[in-house]
Amino acid sequence: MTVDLSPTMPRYYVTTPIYYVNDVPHLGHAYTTVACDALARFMRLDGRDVRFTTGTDEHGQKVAKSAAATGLEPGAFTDQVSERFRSLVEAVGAAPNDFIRTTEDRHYRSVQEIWRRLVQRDEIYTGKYEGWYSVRDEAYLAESELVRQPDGSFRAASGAPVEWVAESSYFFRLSSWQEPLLRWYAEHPDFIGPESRRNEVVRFVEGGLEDLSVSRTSFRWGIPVPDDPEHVIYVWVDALTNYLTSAGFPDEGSETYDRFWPANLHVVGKDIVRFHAVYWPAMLLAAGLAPPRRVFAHGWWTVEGQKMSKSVGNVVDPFQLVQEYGLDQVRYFLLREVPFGNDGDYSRAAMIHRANADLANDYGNLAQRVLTLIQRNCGGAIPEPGPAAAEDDGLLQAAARLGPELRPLMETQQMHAALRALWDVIRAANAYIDHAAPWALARTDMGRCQTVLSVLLEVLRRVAIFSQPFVPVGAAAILDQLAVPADRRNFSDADEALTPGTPLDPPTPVFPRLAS
Ligand code: ME8
Repeated sequence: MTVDLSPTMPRYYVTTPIYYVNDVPHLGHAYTTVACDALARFMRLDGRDVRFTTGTDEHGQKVAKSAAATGLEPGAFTDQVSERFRSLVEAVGAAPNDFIRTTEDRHYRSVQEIWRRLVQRDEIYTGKYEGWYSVRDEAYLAESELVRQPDGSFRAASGAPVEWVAESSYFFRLSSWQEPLLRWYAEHPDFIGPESRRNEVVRFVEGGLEDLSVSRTSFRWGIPVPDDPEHVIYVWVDALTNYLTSAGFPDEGSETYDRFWPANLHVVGKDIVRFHAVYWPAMLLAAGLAPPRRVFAHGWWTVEGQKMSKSVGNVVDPFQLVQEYGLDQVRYFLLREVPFGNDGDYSRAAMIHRANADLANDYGNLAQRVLTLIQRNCGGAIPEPGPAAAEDDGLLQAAARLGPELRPLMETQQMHAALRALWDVIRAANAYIDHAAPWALARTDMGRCQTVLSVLLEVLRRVAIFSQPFVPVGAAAILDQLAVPADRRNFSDADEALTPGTPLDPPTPVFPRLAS
């Protein structure tokens, strides 16, 4: 794909889906949030004007049902569960600019405004919906999409039960957007990633689109249709609009809206691609608003080879995970274990292996070895380097290429590849230290020993700067130990070498080994 790295486009608006509050957060939610946070942190450190948002999807039949099951009013119930999602953000070390709840006033205003615009443009008409609905997916389904069960009943392809619905409803003229959407995909080849999802979406739209029911009358938990409060707006129309609300819609003249809409990137799971890559751009185009630049759908996590489900009892609690293995360890595992876009499997063994092999052995040991040698051989201060040998230059240059290498990878959401590039340098530094053996040089050639250690400090500094988006806690600890000031850790500071003579504190290990 073409990558726009032009300095005239410095802003970057990235979103997670807003999560349903029917249940507490699990590993899947943590995954999307961590991925978006790594992207947002990367772009911030790279000098972009970043807006990163997440939040909770609180209306609709599914949430209303869950509330009823607890005996709480929907409002009290959603307050409670939404708070758990807010805590998740913190637990995984994410730093969004906004946490949006669909029950907020600003969002009512925004959703009702987009509705009015669709009405004004004759994109909405009244009718009656008669067909299948999956409450778990909050989706209308055509008969052809259902899967017959051994007992003769039907289910959605996701495995969710379906029910027959017959109620009066407003419809959005989605069918008339088939051709414009196909044109949009053709003219914006980067609109959907990865490629496999793009093909899937194009095939779906080529197959024809039916008008979409966009209101419900059989329950009340939602945003009322303007001037027709018997209807609540379909929860997906409500939820998708969060991305606009958070950017300041409907105040289109506002600074935030001008700066951030259209969004650069909606990151979603592959389960909700259709909503984001078909319904959402169609709605926006129909309302006279710009679609987002890109929708990227990541894959699905299973747990020890099995689908994560409450009935199996294998739902992974991200709070517990962070507590047990550490924040950096969980983030690193999620981002490194599978190429972003592919499915992955979580297992305790894989988690521990990643944390120990890559973080403790490769990265943590490198830092600890280098900093200990500085204490032992350089009087605890950054040494003055002598003339560089060829092998020094090779390593220094590999580290100096990190910025240009990582940028296009992060622009295309290839976090796993960015981490691989970082670890190539870490491993090269470990090979270099083994080969150069500065501990032996300390006895034979102090000048060369100082040069080798100074090269290693520089490489460590660059690696620490570029690893901040992924392992923020450990990276900050290493930068502290290198005495890099907190305000000199942006990518634009990466060329600023350490100052010889600066005293360094004795090191403390950064990525502990986990017991298996
Ligand atoms: O769909 N593996 O909310 P939701 C990977 N409210 N990611 C997973 C996952 C798994 N096993 N399980 C969940 C909704 N996710 C709507 C979204 S947006 C306008 C409205 C992640 O609570 C993944 O990102 O069901 C998925 O898309 C999202 O959680 C679904 O969260």
